[in-house]
Amino acid sequence: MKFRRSIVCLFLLSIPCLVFGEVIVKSPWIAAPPPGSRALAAYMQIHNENEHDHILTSVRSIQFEDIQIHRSEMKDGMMTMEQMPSIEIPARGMVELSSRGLHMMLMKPVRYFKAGDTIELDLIFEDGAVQKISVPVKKR
Ligand SMILES: [Cu+2]
Repeated sequence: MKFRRSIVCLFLLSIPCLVFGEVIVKSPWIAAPPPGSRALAAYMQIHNENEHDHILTSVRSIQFEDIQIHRSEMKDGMMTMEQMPSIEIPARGMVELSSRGLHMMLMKPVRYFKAGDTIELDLIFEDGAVQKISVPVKKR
């Protein structure tokens, strides 16, 4: 899934320039929740082919009331989850969202989702760019 973005950047003399680059989401998937669960986790790779860092500031979906960015961590032998304000994707770099680290937590779904369903997410970046992705729900 590719999309074009434009960024206005200011050089020393405050001359605006337009830079085109790409942020590409690869292999997105959402783990099918156990029955009765009100939270789903989304995993993917976010590649930044731009010369600038980008920051994923929020995620939205009409299918969920609330979506947060979380980080799983092993603490004293227990898996804990911490809410993160954003995800930085370094220039020419990649961030992997996985069950062992960063992920998106999709909460309060409008209906029950199961393997085979598709969920629409809007990824919102620091410059206001929005990337729409369709994510399959799969068995873990
Ligand atoms: Cu979580």
